[in-house]
Amino acid sequence: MHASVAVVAESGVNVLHREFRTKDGRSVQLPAAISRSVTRIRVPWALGYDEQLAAVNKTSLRHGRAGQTFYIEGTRLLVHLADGNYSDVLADAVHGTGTASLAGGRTVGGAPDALVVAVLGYQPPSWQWVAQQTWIDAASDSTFNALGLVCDSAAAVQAVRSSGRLPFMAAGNSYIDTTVISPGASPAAVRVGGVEEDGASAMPGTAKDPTFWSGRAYDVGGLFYNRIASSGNGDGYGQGDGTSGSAPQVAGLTARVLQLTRESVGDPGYGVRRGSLVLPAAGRRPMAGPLSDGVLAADELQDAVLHAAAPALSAAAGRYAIEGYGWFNPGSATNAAQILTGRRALPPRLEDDAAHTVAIAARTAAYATNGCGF
Ligand SMILES: [Ca+2]
Repeated sequence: MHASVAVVAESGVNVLHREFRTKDGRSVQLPAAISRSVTRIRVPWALGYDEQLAAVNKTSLRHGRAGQTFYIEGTRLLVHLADGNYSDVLADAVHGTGTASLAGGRTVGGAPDALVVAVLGYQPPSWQWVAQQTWIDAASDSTFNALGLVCDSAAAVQAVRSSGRLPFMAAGNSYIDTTVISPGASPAAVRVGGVEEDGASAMPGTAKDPTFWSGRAYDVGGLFYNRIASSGNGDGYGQGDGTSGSAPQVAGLTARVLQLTRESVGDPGYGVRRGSLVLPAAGRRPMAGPLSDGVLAADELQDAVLHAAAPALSAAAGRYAIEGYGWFNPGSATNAAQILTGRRALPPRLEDDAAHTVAIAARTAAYATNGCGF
């Protein structure tokens, strides 16, 4: 296991779904920082799904406490209760199962081999916890704060970024503008919008879906329509749409970028270590590229991800305002890993870079106007 990805799941999770199980059915070795404090949940995997669920329902999963972290044996899944608003890990599990599966599900996830962490809770406690867990490579959030620009939430997201990781935020769908509410407006975050399968931006008025769209300004796109693990149908699958799925997908793909990069330079670990998400083994440091100095900075990772995104087919002057750098897909992840190890040059995206700089400045100014101290 060489990568990890977290989603702020804001609902329960179908923890038994096959998407979260290890390939060999064995439990994984957890990060030392957390392994002793987790509550381990044993699952009678030999039984059928319904019998397993019935057995697990009797455990503490239904009566969790704030600050508690569960590990489901035989899976790659951790569930953390970030605040007192959630106590039942299994309840109302549609949104949480969908987002967690798109981040790290075995067949539908961006990082199919990663340790997956579902964080149940509101901001800012959810992001404050992620900021402390430096073994988490990348994290996404598909919630919003109805109170608007909240300084504490943005500060927690900033702390994740300052520690070297990228926080990914759903850009919101047609009915929510997360440019004006936390934490999606944070200048430290990478905002993820929705892209249709042909790579075109899911814009208002498209014939495919005139109702749901992601016309809000964003930095990069993930797929808008997705196959997801279902919550109430055993090991079944469902369909999800919205940027709630796009954000964990891009976070998962970013964890995959890190995994590919680590494999390339002989790094057996994951998370931030000695101030870097990737630590090349002795004699394996690339001669060129962002890792040639031996340290991967969050800005370097962001540059690789954004510049590796595929520009939408509708490319035109000024398109950044709608679709950002474009679609970050599995092929983009492979290219981004090659950029990090100096095997591929960073593609020039001068026009997008200029527009992105303006967008970040506007987000920074919005928080300053609101009295936040950064
Ligand atoms: Ca560097």
